[in-house]
Amino acid sequence: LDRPVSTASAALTLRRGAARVLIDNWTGTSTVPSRTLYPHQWSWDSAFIAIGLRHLSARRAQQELESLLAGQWADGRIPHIVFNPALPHDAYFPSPDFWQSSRSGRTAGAPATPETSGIVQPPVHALAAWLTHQADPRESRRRRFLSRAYPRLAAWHDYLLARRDLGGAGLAAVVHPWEPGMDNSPCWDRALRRVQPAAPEAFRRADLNHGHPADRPTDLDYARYVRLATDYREAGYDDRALRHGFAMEDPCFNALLIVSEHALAAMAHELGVDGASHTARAEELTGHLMARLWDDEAGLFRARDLTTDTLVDERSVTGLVPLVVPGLPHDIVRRLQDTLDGPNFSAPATRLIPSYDLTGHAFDAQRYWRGPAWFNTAWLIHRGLRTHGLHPDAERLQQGFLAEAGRSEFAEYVDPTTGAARGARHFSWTAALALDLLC
Ligand code: 9YW
Repeated sequence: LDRPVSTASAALTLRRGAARVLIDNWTGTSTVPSRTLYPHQWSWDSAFIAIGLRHLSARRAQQELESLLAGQWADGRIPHIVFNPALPHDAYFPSPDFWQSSRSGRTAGAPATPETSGIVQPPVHALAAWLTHQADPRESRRRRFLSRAYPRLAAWHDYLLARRDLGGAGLAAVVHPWEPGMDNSPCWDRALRRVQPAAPEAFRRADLNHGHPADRPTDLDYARYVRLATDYREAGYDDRALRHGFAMEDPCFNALLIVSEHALAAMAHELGVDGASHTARAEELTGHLMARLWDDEAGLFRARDLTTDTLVDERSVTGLVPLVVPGLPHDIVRRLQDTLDGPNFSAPATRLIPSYDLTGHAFDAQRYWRGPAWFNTAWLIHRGLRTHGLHPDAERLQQGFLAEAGRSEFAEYVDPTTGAARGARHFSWTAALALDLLC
């Protein structure tokens, strides 16, 4: 797969390889992100997976999203993990024994089954549902896919804006570093220093059975993740009962909420109901995103730490993902394009986008969200470049994406400066999004 993917036979090989990953990782009702490292169902993974799966089987893509929605809580939250009851509890940490959703989450509306985590991930689901519908509208209508999914997705967004607007300024906040989906990003370092780590004997990691320690978060990171999740659980996962020890307005999270509100408007239109409130909400959120998180001097969006009410002084890919928002003003689009092409994020060897500033003090080319290039963020930025008519840039990114996805055997992430594969291989969203770019 070292040949340019522009040749028809290389594209066919890549397409077949990607389809094979998705078939192998399908459990019968949903897709695991990785057979080894992540053996349950993850929230934003399933959304990205559906976006690729729809090209193989629109019905399977619908089921992917439906099985995730089966884990939705009565308060509207979509949990970040839906556990497979057939697996032993030590298959992944934190396990259902840790989250105890069906017991500790009762007041907040956790279902009796399935067991789930109690935190969330970025809301890319409505976009995924809309794209899945569009792949085969007839099959979608026959299964009443949208009429079943739409009210649940609307309730999910309502949860985020009613219960998670912790800054009171109209954006949704994340309350754990697992929630923005970029666990150990340097963006969270300073805030995490305020968190008392859990005792080492309070937990046992399972990720190191499959992942290399140099590619993964550290034990100290985990001790703090465990502390925050334990506090949330002890408060019954009630956002009104707990003063969260970690609260951030994350650019990627809110940008995806905006894009997904636009998708809800499209769904409402298709279903013959009034979707004006979704469009209005998307526009309001776009205004808040710019007012609260845009840093004109740096030329990218920043996370806001709600404990100190300050912008986090780190450059991360999360600050570039808002390019995917359709209503962004032209001058912000141009600044983001410059930042993508500049010394902090341009990696000519792979043409991919590092998760963190290449020149930053905390850059680490192989450790998870502290430098490696990920394929989901590349796909989102690719979509953003196309949305704003920046087609040559989009084409370049697409070529880099496909070449590195193939070369790395659909790795979870790669070293942006060399393309060396890191993390899991045969990773589902890498395969799914490659498939989407090929179709
Ligand atoms: C973990 C499953 C998840 C992704 C996240 C990623 C990682 C879980 O894996 O978190 O064990 O740390 O950071 O974005 O959804 O692929």
